[in-house]
Amino acid sequence: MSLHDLEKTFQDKIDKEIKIEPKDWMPEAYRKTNLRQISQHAHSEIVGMLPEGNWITRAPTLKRKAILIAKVQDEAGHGLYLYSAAETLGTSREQMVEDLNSGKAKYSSIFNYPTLTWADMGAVGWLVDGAAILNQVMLCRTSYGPYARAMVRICKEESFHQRQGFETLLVLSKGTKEQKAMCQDAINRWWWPSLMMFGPKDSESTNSDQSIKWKIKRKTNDELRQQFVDMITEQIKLLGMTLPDENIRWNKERNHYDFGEINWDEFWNVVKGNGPCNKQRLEVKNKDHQEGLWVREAALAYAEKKRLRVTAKVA
Ligand code: FAQ
Repeated sequence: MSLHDLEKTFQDKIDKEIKIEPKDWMPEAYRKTNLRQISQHAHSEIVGMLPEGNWITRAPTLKRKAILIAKVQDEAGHGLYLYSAAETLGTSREQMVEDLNSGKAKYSSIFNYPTLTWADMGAVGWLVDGAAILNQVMLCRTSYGPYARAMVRICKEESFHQRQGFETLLVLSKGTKEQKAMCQDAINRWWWPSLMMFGPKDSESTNSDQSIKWKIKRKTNDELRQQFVDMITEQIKLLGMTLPDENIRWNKERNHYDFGEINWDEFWNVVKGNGPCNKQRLEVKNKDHQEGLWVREAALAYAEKKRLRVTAKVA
């Protein structure tokens, strides 16, 4: 088959909603775009464990501690499904981890902000997982089979994460004057960075057009961001708190909430490695990787011992 015919068969499959599988022919750029996005997504889940992991020892009750441990463990699991999905595109997990640790690979801007108080655990769950889930529900229908299937499982866990975050804030919002203030302060600090999670505005998004044609993305960055603003602006009423944006108001012509301008300089600065916690996150990742070497070596040695035992039995 000529390249032209292969490309046509590939696009026909996408148009008919048939998933692309690892052994199918695919354009090199499709492979690369998926690899980039899935590995960045995996890195985000793994680095995303740090801001919350930071609060496990300081959770206010045993119940909250158990919930937080379970959530952070879920994020590790999400990272592993995603690394596995990315590996089907021809790059090893070791290589991807090396790219993360060296600072070559990107991960979500949001995880470069600090978690300063317990209320941040609520705000991260409600806003960060809330933003992540809107994006990920769309990705359950992405065209690359292994990515779509990983997303279905991840979304089930993510919706629990969002609800536990909202409930944490709900308790604080009904508490003492100090607890209410802590709740509002966390919302104020996490609101704008959460909006940035959806990526640059559509006019600046270099990958969106092609990714939409290939159905890797089903909605644009701005469409998802708007959906998030509409959802959160309603939900916050139940908390009796406010969003730190005086331009939020209902627009009946558009049937959506209008909102203020994002600070795009801040966004690009964080993406380029200069956010409040970028350096700290990479330092911790590298230290953990180094300190975990003996665990990886022990696991490999054990697997090898088991393999030899099975081979000996067969012989
Ligand atoms: N941060 O052309 P676009 C989570 C980069 S998971 C850093 O619009 P695209 C769970 C982008 O890579 C959160 N970089 O890009 C959790 C590209 O650079 P490149 C992660 C960003 O890919 C919760 C350039 O800008 N979710 O939170 C960001 O079409 C709580 C141009 O942008 C995913 O990864 C950003 N925010 O659209 C865990 C979902 N935005 O590589 C723990 C999958 C953009 O060309 C605790 N990813 N860039 O040099 C996606 O859906 C897409 O990749 C977008 C960006 C929508 C993020």
